[in-house]
Amino acid sequence: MASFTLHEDPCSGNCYKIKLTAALLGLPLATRQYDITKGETRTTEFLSQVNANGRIPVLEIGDGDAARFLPESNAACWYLADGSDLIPADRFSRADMLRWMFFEQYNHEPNVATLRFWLSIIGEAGLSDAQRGQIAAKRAGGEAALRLMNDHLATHDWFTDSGPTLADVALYAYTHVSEEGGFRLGDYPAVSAWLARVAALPGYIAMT
Ligand SMILES: N[C@@H](CCC(=O)N[C@@H](CS)C(=O)NCC(=O)O)C(=O)O
Repeated sequence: MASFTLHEDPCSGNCYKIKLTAALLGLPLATRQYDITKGETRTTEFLSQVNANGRIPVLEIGDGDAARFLPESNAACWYLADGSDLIPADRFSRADMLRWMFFEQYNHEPNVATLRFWLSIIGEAGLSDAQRGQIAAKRAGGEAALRLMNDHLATHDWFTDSGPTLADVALYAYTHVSEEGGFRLGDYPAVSAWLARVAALPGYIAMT
């Protein structure tokens, strides 16, 4: 089996998704750390050798001259989980899983994760006027995403009909730390119950 190295910043939920996927599957995963608040993913070396998009996570598959680099958290989760129970065998469920993963990237992460980053990691005093001006819209967008998840989870244990999948991993990563962005999980009881179900999965690791 190829070796896997995750280029990551441990504060990133996008990176945690990949670590959680590997842990649930029992796959060994080495890590190499960067500090995104210091621009360490924007160096000439990183841009030319790891990810021209200047962002982590990046999954490095193999090593030396044969190494290949896969950016984008959900693509990396897919690579690791391909052929496992974390990706449904049923065609509709597989597409439904992707539906929730696209929702995570478009409706959830840009609001829920960004507010956590701004308020808890950078800190409000360090925000630009433009960022401060976007807080209310991001709050409303994040609440809408959490409401939609809560409505779904009120009648389902998992996001697809096939048990726990990558959709649950992807949405768990930033939801379980959403209070760091000022969201109130107590307002979303079905989400809170689902978070506990994910945390009880065999192999689960916390996001330290
Ligand atoms: N859609 C990408 C988002 C990647 C992303 O935004 N990474 C952030 C950390 S979570 C980053 O590297 N920020 C540093 C920067 O933009 O300089 C994914 O899911 O992997």
